[in-house]
Amino acid sequence: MKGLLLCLLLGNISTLVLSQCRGGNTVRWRDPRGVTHNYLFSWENAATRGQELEWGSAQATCRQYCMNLVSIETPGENNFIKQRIANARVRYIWTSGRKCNGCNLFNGWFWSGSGVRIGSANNRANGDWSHTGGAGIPQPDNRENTPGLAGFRRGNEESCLSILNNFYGDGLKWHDVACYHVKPFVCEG
Ligand SMILES: [Ca+2]
Repeated sequence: MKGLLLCLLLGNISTLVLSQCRGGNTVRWRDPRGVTHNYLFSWENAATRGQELEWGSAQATCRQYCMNLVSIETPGENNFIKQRIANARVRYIWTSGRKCNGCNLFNGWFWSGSGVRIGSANNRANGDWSHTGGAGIPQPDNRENTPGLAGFRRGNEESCLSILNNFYGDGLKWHDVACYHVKPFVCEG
């Protein structure tokens, strides 16, 4: 009986791996290229509703569902995510966007979920960065780690990409934020 059980287990190893993913309330969306994406919005999923987590904990939670924090690669996907945030009146979310400083390969922003670079933040056409923030200057501004800027707190590099919902009267826009802040989150997988 034990041997049979072992055979069944080995024969179903792929099922076992899959079954290690937590099941959640996911949403499907098809982009204009015909690619289907699956998302988990933390406020729409019973187990994560009401949770606000630091960036690292949010990513770890997405991994439990075999997903990563969301990577936004088209204007259509950006609009879909922002509409969902607006509909639920969520104040802000974490995405998978990260800043790579002093990395071997490059300096700059990229989607850690997909490995795709975001492009120079100096070019406003790259992404959906806000024109303003806590210091009244365009994002990304690394405000918490820039002496002289309002809200400066030494050592808190703003290395994570959040979508804020009209926090500075700027609509739903991308902001660089220090990763220790706690927020709801969107997973993609
Ligand atoms: Ca900022």
